[in-house]
Amino acid sequence: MPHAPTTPRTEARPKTARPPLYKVILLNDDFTPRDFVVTVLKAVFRMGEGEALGVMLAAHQLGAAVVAVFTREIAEEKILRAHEMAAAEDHPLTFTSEKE
Ligand code: TYC
Repeated sequence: MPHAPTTPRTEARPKTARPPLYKVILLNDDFTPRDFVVTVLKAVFRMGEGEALGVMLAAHQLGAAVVAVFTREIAEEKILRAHEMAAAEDHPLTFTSEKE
């Protein structure tokens, strides 16, 4: 009797646990000063001046821009910090996150 196909006991490519990742997205608005957006991107997302300027301008021109990708916990923490900075200066600056 033919024997059933077997599966190897060890995987050639063992699965590594990878947490789901979330994009943090910067939304444009008509009120937050450009300089303030750059300041927040540098402070919270550890961007350099040039990268922060580029992301701010992309959101300004296109309506939204991806800032970076994090685990859910880190994404939420960074969005909270950014929103706290904005609220302290009465700016409506908004970030959202989206599962990749
Ligand atoms: N649109 C704002 C202005 O003209 C600047 C801005 C850019 C605000 C990007 C938010 O995500 C943003 N002052």
